[in-house]
Amino acid sequence: ASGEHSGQKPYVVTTPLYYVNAAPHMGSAYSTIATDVAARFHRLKKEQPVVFITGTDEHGEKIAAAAEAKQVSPQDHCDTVAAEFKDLWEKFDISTDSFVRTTQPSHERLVQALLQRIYDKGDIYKAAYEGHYCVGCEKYMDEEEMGPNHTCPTHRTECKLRQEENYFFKLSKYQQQLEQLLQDQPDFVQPAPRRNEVLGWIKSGAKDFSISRSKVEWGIRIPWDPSQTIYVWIDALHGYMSALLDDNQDVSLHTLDRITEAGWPADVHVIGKDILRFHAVMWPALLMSAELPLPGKVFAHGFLTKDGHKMGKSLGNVLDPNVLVDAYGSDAVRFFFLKEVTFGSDGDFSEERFQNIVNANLANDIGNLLNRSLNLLHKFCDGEYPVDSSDAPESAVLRELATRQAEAAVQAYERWDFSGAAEAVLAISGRGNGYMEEQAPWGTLKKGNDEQKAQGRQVLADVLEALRIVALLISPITPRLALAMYTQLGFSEEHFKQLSLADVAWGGLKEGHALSKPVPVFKRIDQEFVTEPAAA
Ligand code: ME8
Repeated sequence: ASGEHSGQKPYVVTTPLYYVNAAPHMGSAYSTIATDVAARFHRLKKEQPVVFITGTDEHGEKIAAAAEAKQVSPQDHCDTVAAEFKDLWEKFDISTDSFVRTTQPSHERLVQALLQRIYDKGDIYKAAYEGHYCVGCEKYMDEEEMGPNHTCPTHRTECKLRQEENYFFKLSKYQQQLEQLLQDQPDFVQPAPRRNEVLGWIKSGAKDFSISRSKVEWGIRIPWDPSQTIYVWIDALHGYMSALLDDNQDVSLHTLDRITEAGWPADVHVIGKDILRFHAVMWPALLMSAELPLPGKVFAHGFLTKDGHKMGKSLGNVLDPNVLVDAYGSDAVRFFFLKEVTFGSDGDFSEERFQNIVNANLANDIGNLLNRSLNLLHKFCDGEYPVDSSDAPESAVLRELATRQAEAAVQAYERWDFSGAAEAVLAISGRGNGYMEEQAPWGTLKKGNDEQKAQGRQVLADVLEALRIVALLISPITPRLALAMYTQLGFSEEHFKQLSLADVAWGGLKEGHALSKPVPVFKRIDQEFVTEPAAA
């Protein structure tokens, strides 16, 4: 966990805490990559320290069943799969600050302390319950959520009728307050259509819900009644809080009040649209009851399909993120999903389109432009930057355009429009390529008079400065490519790590600065497909 923050409230951003019933799939990688981009962008802003939280959700029936199927203990099973998640995040250059596991002791203590507080307040009661349960979803399903014969539409399995005595949380008591929250904070749930969905749920009646299970062993005990375990969803949501604590920190009711000192509340919970109700209705209501601050925002992204078909283990066309990242590297995969899928909408992966887009944008538009301009710089200027970039008049074609698009990119990142940000960056490299073609500096530098030669040097200088800005602006999405570009432009890794958004301003490259010999910063993809065609 992340510890102290010298008094300043950090910017806290979270991914869902993933179930460890099976290995990570591309859906989980997508949530995590997008959250990583947001975290990296906020670090560039240098306004607040950033705490980026991810982790694993390790209790409940589904996970106990997965362990049993493998004939290992639940804890051993969780240890193995949690390690797979960590390895995958490393491959994808995920810059996590805290990885929380819901089986860690500090988490168990926090959940118990918080529920005890809600219980003492009188917001929890015991009642008999009967309903159809989907183990895959880990929830009781409403009649209208199920298909014929009580089938779960997601898992295509029968939801069995169950009866048990459970503890219930008085969600109904918070209906008004929840409505008020969505009125007062219109961007509490984003994007906007999701907010309307949530408002609809709340207005149609917030029903009390069961927060414990009488027959599930693999879970955290209800503190005042150890014969029951805490419902896995209630358990998991608190992971966002325990991620801020040191694992050996004592969590008593007293320290719960000081959770804000550890950085709570989260500024943004990034989730998939499938788990919106838990995050935008139940979680805020639990926090209201516990009298703790609410998260700033819940951003629900869309779902990925492969070749137009829904992805799911049962359908046999999951996209294995390990296969993709091993074959193509982290930048290519990150870039494709962030640029091609409007954040908040559904999106599709086709390997052919993936290869085409990555080649066109990263290898050609950006990589090749850098390669060509560096080559010319070495040929005609001894690899030294020929002028002060800041001397270019503000109206100079590339300077004007790069300044405008940089602003557009920053604004796009601010509103979580990652594809908009990528498009703005590509507009700069696109204009850079056009400018090179129009000006053809290779001709003037070779055969021109002094004035023409100076003009040719200016063209190279402008293109290279524009590429520096491209590198910085794309760094949240493709951190490796950005570092490789900065290195080629003659900067150290230390320098790169310290960059901030202020460095986006035109004028970074100085006269006499030595640039490296060109080495391709992004290798063109030229290989067979590595994924299976989707099952129809
Ligand atoms: O729901 N496309 O965990 P989970 C895009 N443990 N994103 C997808 C996706 C797809 N096809 N499939 C899954 C849980 N996701 C709970 C969360 S939080 C306190 C507890 C993403 O492993 C999406 O973000 O089933 C979804 O919300 C998340 O994976 C669910 O992962």
